[in-house]
Amino acid sequence: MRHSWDIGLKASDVTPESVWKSRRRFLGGATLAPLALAAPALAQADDDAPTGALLPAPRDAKWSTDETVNSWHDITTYNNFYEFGTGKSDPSQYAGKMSLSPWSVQIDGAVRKPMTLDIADLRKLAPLEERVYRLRCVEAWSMVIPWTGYSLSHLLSHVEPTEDAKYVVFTTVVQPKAMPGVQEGILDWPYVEGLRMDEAMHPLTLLTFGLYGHELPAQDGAPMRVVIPWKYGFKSGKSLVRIHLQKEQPVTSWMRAAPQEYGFYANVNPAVPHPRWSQATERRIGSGFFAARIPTRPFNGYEKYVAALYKGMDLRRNF
Ligand SMILES: Nc1nc2c(c(=O)[nH]1)N[C@H]1C(S)=C(S)[C@@H](COP(=O)(O)O)O[C@H]1N2
Ligand SMILES: [Mo]
Repeated sequence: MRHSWDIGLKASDVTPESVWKSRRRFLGGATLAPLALAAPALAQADDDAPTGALLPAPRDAKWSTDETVNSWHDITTYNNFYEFGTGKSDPSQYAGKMSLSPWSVQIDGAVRKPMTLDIADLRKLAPLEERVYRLRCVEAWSMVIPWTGYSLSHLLSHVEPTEDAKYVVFTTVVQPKAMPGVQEGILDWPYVEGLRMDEAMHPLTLLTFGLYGHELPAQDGAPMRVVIPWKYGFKSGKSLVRIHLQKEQPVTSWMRAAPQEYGFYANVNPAVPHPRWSQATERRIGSGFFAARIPTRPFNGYEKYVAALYKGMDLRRNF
């Protein structure tokens, strides 16, 4: 299906609310467009308005792609959040039941200043920026998403890592009553992900609080998640309650579930197929049923910024 946002709108158009409103005006005045297109575009516009509290932030051009962004509708109804079930629409259907307040995050382990911070204080720890990132799922689909947050490095520096801090472990909230997927098993809960310290400190690694200039909807990982754009989407853990620094490489949820299929690094790599499917191309969500698949790029197109982190490593073995 073609969405209103696909009509030549580029990420450079994306700033919160003001542009959203002018877009609606543009769509409202779309009588010049072919009638067949104008009608669905208008229908789309109405259920495609961002919702939730505003969280405006200036866009960071350096780290943003200018590819066409996906619609709010795509980004908030086609999700992976297995705590709520394995279907793409399960998170948007069920995540609203998750309790989001109060919310605090424990930051501890190999740090000089362990602390537990309230979500409001976390949001204020560094200036928020909008970053338009590609997200490439290991299932070979992708989206372009305008996130709001700041580099995780700000928070990590704040707690003063010790020499033992070699890895960062992210832990997701578990609320069994609100989470049908947790009741069913599926994975070992809580959902655990991790990064090597230099990956976690890379400026591209985004501590994320918002989407489209609004607070994150529950299904996208409210109230705070991490986004690592050069890695497969499963590395980007949602709804975090703990960030733990440690000496040993952690065993993540997906490594535990299927170690031959999911490695610790999970860098996007078109040259290394998943054991059950190719990673050479991807389907861009929202680009239409007949749209051609697009080639997947090494490190999801962020190669020049991150390839140096893996110098000398065999990326076939360290998949
Ligand atoms: N806690 C948790 N985080 C998660 C997941 C999950 O199932 N549980 N799925 C991951 C996967 S596979 C992807 S592709 C991205 C999807 O993020 P999005 O739904 O906001 O696009 O979230 C990641 N973070
Ligand atoms: Mo994914």
